[in-house]
Amino acid sequence: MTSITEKVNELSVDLDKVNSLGILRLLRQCDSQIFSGYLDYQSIVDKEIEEEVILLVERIVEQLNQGFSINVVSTGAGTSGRLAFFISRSFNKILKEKGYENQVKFNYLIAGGDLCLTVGMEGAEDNIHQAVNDIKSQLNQENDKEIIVYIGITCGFSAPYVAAQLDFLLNENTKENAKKQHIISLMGFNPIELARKLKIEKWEYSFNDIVERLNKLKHQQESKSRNYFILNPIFGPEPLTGSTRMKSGSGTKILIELIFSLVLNHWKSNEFKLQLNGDHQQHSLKSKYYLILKNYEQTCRETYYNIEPLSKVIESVGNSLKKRSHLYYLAPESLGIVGFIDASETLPTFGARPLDVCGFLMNSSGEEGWSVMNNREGDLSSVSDQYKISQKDFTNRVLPNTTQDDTIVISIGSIQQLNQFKSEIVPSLIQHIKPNQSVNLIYFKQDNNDDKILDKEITELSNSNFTSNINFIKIQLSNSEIISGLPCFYEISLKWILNSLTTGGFVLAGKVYGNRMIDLGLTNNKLFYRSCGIINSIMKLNDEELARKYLICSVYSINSINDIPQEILELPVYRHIEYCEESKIKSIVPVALLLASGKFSSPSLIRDEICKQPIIRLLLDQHKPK
Ligand code: S6P
Repeated sequence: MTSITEKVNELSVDLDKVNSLGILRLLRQCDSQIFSGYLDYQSIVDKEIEEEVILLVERIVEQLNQGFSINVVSTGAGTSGRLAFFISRSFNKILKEKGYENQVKFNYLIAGGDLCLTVGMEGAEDNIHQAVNDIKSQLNQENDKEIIVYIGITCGFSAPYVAAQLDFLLNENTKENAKKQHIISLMGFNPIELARKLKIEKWEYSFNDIVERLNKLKHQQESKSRNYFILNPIFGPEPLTGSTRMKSGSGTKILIELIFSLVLNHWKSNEFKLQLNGDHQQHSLKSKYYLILKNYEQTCRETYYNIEPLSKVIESVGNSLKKRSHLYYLAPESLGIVGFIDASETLPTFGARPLDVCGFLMNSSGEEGWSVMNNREGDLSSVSDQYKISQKDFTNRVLPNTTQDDTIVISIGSIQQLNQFKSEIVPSLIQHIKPNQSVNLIYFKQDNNDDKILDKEITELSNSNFTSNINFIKIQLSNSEIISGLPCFYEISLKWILNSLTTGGFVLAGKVYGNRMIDLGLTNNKLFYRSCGIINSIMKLNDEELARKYLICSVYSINSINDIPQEILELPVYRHIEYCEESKIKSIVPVALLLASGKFSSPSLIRDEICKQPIIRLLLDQHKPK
């Protein structure tokens, strides 16, 4: 049975048939399932999940109160690892400000290391060896009073990277001479029974085996002193099938911020006050749980109140991508990080070229580029242009070379950031942007006095001659911060917006068929099988094995499924992936799809055709079975 995160969402099957406004309306409906739930599965607002979260919160606080210090290790592959980084960075900041960094620290692990923070490289997800080394690096054997609170994030309940770490930690906890007990939790958005059952290559277990083991341990312990947790609200299938960066990514952010805001608030309520809209007299953890969710849900609704102006930006992104031009993001602090998390995901999802969508960070408090990131491996800008993420790179390298077909999206969330935009960015924009170029300033605001000044300043700026090219988009939200210093609501709102720009833009550029990706990278085991599923369903083959053969023909440039040598047919999946990586072959799924149409005699002919018509959707429309 297909897992929920890999299923087609009925609501968005016409994603490629509607205009930019329609795309936003479909995304709005799909995102609302984060809160309203999907079919009769347990949602984030149901008792099962609420109780599991509250037990976890209470367990962590109890350990803190008993004098343990905790190392919260959030970990995952791809978007899940990036969000682990993002959230750890935010919480460390506020803990440091309040002087609690010795009692609670946050660490992140991402498959493939920091190189994957800004660039999508999906292969690392299957690396068991790396996974174990990474988690070992987090154990503090010297200190019996430091425990790990492990948050293994795998939206699809499938990443070998997380499975291997869970296995390692479960072994640590169940060792006969274990000196301490780590708190181990798994986060993902499928029912347990839909965890991936395929045996993980080069390993002895499937993901499902590990979940079952965790689940068994969970049920063996008294709930109050339990060390094992499974956090799996169902958010429903993704609007773009399998694209877990979207709803599942948003859900990950919401759930982790919810858990640790409650932890900090429950532990030191005077230091970490909740800044929520709603009834502040409510004191139970349960009422706070629902109040936080209510604030996120409201943010989701308020974000989508702006679909009219945002639809224009999607159109312009679609045009930029069709013309093989670019989409550039620039923003300060965490809003900037939201930008390049979104940008990085366009490679594996849409087969984008590395610099099609790029994110940049505005300077902040005298820091620039990678110093703002606070990542473990430091400045990576010398690796390649993809890693040049500073404001200076944007103003000195990107802007002078920008063309009128490039779309620029700048986001800010305070009056200080507006002033910085005016003094440091506007002069370069005036010098370099072209007439009719799409330059957009998204600004977040609340309805308070400070923000009234922001509104006034923006109106003045938008009336000036210099900025007549800039399109100002106001996103008015009821709330910005969950705890002072954590602008979670602005961040998630921007995530929803940017996800819609890239998904919508690539849909308009012909990279999506129905609501399925058709030019994804073949870089890991999950994506290999997803590709087979896509070929099977779009070409109506009704035969998964046949779809696999077309995929193999595309990978090795073999003309017919009958010509595939037996030794290639029998290769394990990881060997096909290695081959794709070494040969740097492109358009693998599009070629397989068109080969399956029976209308082309060879992959090389199809590649010629794709050079003439790079909009795969149009090619497919001509050649797909009726
Ligand atoms: C998904 C994104 C991928 C996933 C990664 C981990 O849109 O492109 O990078 O995040 O494959 O998936 P999961 O299910 O383990 O969180």
